[in-house]
Amino acid sequence: MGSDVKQARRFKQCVWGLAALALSASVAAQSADPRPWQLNMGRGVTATSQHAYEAHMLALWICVAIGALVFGAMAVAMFRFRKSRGVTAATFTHNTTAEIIWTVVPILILVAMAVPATRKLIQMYDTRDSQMTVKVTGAQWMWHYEYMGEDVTLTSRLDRGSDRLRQNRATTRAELDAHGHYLLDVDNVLVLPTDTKIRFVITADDVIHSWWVPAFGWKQDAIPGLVNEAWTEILEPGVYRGQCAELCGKDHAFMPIVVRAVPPAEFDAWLAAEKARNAPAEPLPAAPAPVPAPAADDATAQSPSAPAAPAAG
Ligand SMILES: [Cu+2]
Repeated sequence: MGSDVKQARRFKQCVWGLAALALSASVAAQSADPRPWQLNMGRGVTATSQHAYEAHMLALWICVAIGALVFGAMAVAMFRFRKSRGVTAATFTHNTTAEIIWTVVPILILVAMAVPATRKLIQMYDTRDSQMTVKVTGAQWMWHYEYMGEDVTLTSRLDRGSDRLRQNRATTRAELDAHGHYLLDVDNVLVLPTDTKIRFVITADDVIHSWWVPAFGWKQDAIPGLVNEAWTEILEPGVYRGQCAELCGKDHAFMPIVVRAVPPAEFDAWLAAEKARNAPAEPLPAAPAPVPAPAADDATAQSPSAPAAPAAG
């Protein structure tokens, strides 16, 4: 009997553990937002961001090793060769071997760091062989998106909830916390497919903006009269948030970016639905010349014709 209870308890713990694991995994898959008190940079969700993370970690560990070596050597020197132990200072001023070593070793370290970093940087700017193009236009203070060649455009602004809270002087901290993504939500999110090389062409309508989603690992200036390029390939579905990263006027802080990355099949369905929604209304068939209808056909003659659809746009 006792062992039955123990077994049941263990099973319950197991189920709870698995549920917690599944929850944390799904949360991790849904967003790459920074966590409070996060110290290191995030890995992001694209190859570019992961390359940046690897380059950063390589540099970090090299710095840690150099720091440990230099401060360790200083500590040993100060402790073992201190005056109170009767040690007298050496009188030499030059040591050619030491000077060659401390010049050559840092050069080797820098080259070892620069080679992979340069390779990754070149890859980051290579927009060839992209599978689709999105035009991003910054404007005070919103983003316009155009899926090139698809006739689908959208305008993305700060969500109404955030806007109401920010304009109201009586807003409380609790109300801001209850929002969840205060100042980081938009009305129309940019939907993108995962596992697809997406090229961005980025420009602006009025002043300089900068399109930045940290989880993608890059940002690109949006400059009026210039077209900048970037690309991304999102590896995990989820919602990724960003902001304009160029001081662009009084509402610079209120033009966030939200990208919803979905599997390609889901994206195709979304795009088809958007296309249908944006498509200009079918022209109505020309009305037949009014012919006096015989009395028996009155019912059909009176059937309502399709209402004129509103003009697109
Ligand atoms: Cu801006």
